[in-house]
Amino acid sequence: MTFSSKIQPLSNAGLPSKAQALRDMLQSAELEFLMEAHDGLSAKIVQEAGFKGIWASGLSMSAALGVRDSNEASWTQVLEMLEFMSDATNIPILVDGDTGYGNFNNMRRAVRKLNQRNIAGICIEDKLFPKTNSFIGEGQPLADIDEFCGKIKAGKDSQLDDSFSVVARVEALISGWGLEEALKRATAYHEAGADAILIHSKKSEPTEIIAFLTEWANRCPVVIVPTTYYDTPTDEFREAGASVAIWANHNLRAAITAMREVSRRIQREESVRGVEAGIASVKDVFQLAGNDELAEAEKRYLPSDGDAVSAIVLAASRGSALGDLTADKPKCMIDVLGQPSLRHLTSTLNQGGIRDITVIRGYKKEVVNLPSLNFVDNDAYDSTGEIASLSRAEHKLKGTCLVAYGDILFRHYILDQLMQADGDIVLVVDSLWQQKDPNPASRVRDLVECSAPFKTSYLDDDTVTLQRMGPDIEKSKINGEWIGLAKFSDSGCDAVHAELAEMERDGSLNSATMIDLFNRLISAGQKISVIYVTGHWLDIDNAADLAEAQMFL
Ligand code: SPV
Ligand code: MG
Repeated sequence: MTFSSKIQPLSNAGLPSKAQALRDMLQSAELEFLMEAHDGLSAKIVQEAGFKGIWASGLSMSAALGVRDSNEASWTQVLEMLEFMSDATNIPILVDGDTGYGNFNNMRRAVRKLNQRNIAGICIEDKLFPKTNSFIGEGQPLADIDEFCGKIKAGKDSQLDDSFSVVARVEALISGWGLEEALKRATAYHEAGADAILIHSKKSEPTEIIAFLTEWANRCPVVIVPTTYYDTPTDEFREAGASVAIWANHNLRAAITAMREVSRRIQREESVRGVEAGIASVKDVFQLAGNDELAEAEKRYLPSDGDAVSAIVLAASRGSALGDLTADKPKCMIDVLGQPSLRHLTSTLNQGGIRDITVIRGYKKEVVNLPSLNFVDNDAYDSTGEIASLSRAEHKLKGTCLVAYGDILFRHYILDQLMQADGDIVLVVDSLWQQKDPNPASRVRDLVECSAPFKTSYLDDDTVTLQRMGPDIEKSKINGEWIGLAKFSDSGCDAVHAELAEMERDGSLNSATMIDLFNRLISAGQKISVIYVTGHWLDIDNAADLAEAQMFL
């Protein structure tokens, strides 16, 4: 079985069942090893180290929860921990099920729940509930043999997976009853259906364990826990015929030592500097948590950046008509109700889900320093026009991209309408242009002539297209005013790139305006769609506009 700690398998589909993998370990002719884990993280580390299976230690799980190994954690709390451990790994887990959490009936329910969480097996010990850890005190009372056999049978009858294992733990040696009692109990438990016997000892020498193994003569697999007889060479267990050795609590104890050392040092030094080199990096934590897999999944399931809409805001000009107000800042930074007008504009864009906003700065660029925006500069702002500015951000003209003048404010619904509109290039046009200023010649304005005037109701296939834009359109032909907001699809952006290249070639790029760009695109055969709005926007060109902007907000 192979495992990458980077990518978590979402299921064990295609792999042998965990229960079967544990059964194979128990029945293998080789000595196999289970390593202790007590939570999802330690389970991953056990797997990462190359162990074929995990011992979910009752002592360690209790200690990790800060409670005693005396059934203080409820069995469902243990189940919760096991679920994390099982989900985090694809090697089998043998659970230390203490005494089975009650009588045969509790055992039945526990086995079913463990099966549902893909736990490979349970080990129950022949003591009384609430249990006490085997290394505490002397002469702990043992369970009645028949009662314990009933519990084993109940567990086997309840397993949902045929390969699930019930391991019967004999505590006769721990309680001082000796080899004969241990063998009697092991025999009874084996006959009751246990898939293996765990024989436990608290001696520092393995003598009684080796004696048991010899007498038992491999009647069924035997599991040992060399915690106190740790000095014994592992080959001795191999030679004596043990099936599985459990390293029962060493991750927990290692963690206690490491955490203690680090906590004490940081406390003493009032700094984390000294410990940094000796502890796992945050990157390591992310790797163990499987963050790489999440990043892959995000690519698969979240809308890609390719679908995200970006915006370019043209904000290089001073706005001389605003006089002294723009002496020390460009007009996009003039305060409107406590915030620069540019902030109002970008907030509206943000509300529409647009986060990637590039502002083209020029005049007093250092003042244009709002957070969360990208900036591109047109340092030749006073001798060039809008297209020269736009060309500075040509690399951002891709995917779906909005282009907006930096001095406009508009209601949120206008952005929604624009986002929903079809077309490679779509302009927002205000049909009520005359309400703003009935005299088309009073100032330079982006007036438009369209294929059809504004109507209050449209059929689905009524697409209005731009015919021409400019300040000099004959009054009877004016259908509205472009509000300074346009949307380009990826191929709309390509058309703009081609036109900018053409302007570069013919020398008009530096002086060209957005009006020139749209008119040239139309001449080149590009369809430009129009959506009409009826007011609900403004641009800030002069002091009167500024006053209106306060009202507008
Ligand atoms: C455990 O790990 O919780 C065990 C083994 O049951 S021992 O602590 O040795 O009893
Ligand atoms: Mg235990």
